[in-house]
Amino acid sequence: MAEHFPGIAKIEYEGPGSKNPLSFKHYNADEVVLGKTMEDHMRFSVCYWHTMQGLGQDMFGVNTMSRSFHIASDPIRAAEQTMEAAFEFFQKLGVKYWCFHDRDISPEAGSLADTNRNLDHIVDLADSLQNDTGIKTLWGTACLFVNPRYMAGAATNPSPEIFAYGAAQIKKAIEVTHRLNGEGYVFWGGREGYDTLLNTDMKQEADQLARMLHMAVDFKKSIGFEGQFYIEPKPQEPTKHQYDYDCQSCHAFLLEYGLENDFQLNIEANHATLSGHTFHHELEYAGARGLLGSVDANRGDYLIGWDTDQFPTDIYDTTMAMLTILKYGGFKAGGLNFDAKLRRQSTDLEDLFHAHIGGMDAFARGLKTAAKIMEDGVLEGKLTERYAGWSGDLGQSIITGRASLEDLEAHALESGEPEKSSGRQEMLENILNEYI
Ligand code: XUL
Ligand code: CO
Repeated sequence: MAEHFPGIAKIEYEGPGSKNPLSFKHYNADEVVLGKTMEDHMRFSVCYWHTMQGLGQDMFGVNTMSRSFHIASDPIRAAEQTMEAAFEFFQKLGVKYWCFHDRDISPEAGSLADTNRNLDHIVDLADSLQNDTGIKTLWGTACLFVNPRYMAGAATNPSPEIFAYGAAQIKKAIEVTHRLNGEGYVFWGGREGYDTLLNTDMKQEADQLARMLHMAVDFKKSIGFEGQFYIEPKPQEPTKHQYDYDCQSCHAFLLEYGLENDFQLNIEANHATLSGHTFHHELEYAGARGLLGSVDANRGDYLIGWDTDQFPTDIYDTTMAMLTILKYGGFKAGGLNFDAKLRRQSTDLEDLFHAHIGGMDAFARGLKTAAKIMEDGVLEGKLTERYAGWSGDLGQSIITGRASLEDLEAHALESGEPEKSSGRQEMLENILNEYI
């Protein structure tokens, strides 16, 4: 097999003192933190769409990058070479997982049957590369947003013909994810939303989306696929408004349609900020409801209002994220998938390594810092203290439903003005800074 990343050897852990940019300074796969190796905590994954297929195009300009594994004139040959290059990259980087859309790995042909044949062919190759290397599929998904047929959505399309085509594509994508022993399957509703309410029946579209997801659950069960299903919230882009706006709206949707036991959430950092929340907020919301499934690890730019999909480098963010992930017991089927792309001027193959090394080191520092904070219990103690009243008589009578409004009125009349206590925000921020 030809080497696609020549001159780059396996990336090793060299520790914080190392000046070698092609080494890990903090991510040490086998190092045990809180009773588990770093590798098992993080379950890092590389995404195929940005890392193997992204070439730096933006809405004002064409590709700035070119890759030798794309150039074969036969599209199937190019897809094979890209798959081989992908596994070389995963191995050299030392990640155990990858994620893909059906159409990233294999090109669309003239008919659905031919497209499926192409996909099966490439999935055979991926399957054998997985067997050779021990690298696994974190999750698969269907691309239901690039082809013009999906301009008005797939599940939420006004046409049942397009709904049916989308259903066929989802069925096939679940099948191939199952064949690759994928640990999960993601639904990201890129165009499941609207651009104007003048042409949109929101309730009809929500019913359709729920129907599609119910059919997917039925199908998953019928073929014995045990991977975790996830919805990936995002508020807008490409549509003006997406139905899977944020974790809380996804949760309401799942409850409304009786899907709450079959789905968790795949939380993307940049999608969180686009919805007006922090990444930490979205993780905390999901974690508290048992919905924290997997993470698309990236970041946005606070000065830019779109999905810049940058590699995560902010240690505050990764620390807060890991605090919440650890608090809710860590990943089961999910992991940290780098849904992140190189900047348009980072044109070299080597830049792919720098980008992923930076993301892995940033999360490794986040993990170690969060673990230390948890071991010392410095934040936890403060939280228990703040809510201590709820373990007392009054708190318990309220929370267990024993007290009525009349009871509480009687209590307030008798007790007079209640004491207030400081939230100690600045002190807590100072404590956090001591650990970072
Ligand atoms: C788009 C996005 C997708 C999903 C998978 O913003 O995040 O790539 O992760 O469809
Ligand atoms: Co994503």
